[in-house]
Amino acid sequence: MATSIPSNRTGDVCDDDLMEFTLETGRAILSRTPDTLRALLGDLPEEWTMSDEGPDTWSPYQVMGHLVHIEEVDWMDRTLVILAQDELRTFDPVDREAGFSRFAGWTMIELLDRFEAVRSTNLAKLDSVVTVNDLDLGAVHPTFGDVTLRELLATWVVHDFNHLGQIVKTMSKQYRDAIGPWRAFLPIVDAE
Ligand code: NI
Repeated sequence: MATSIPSNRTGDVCDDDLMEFTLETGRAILSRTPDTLRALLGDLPEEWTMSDEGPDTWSPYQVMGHLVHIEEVDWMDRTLVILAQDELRTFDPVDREAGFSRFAGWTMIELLDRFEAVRSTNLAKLDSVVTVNDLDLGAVHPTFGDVTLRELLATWVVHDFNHLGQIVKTMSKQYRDAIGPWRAFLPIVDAE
């Protein structure tokens, strides 16, 4: 007789299994992303770091410029807007590509160093200004409308994952032809 499979083991992660955002679990990722990026990209040949996926896509080098820029202007600025709870607590829009020109000419190591420094400063600030009691405070996002600090900080974490995934995907695609017939087993090289 077949063993019945619990409904939460059938594929997609069931809602019951999903993590709630906490400062502790979020911080566990945020604090290690600089090392993860450095291990992945530091001293890597430029064939890996400067290649993109075609028009309107970003190379790992461009992703690093974006990550540093967003680290400087987005997460803690918006956290402070929420904490202030002023009448007009609407976020300013962020230019996602502003980092490309701002950091033009920087080496990969300089970008990794800058990201590590700004992330460290931001986490120290987070520790000093945010408590668990603040997480349900809200503000108005220019596109999404009402958002909470809990959602913003969880997004900070997944934004790291999103760009790590993007970097790995972009690099994987450089070997799309090199892997020959194994392409059928490696969906990352054909992922959007
Ligand atoms: Ni981004």
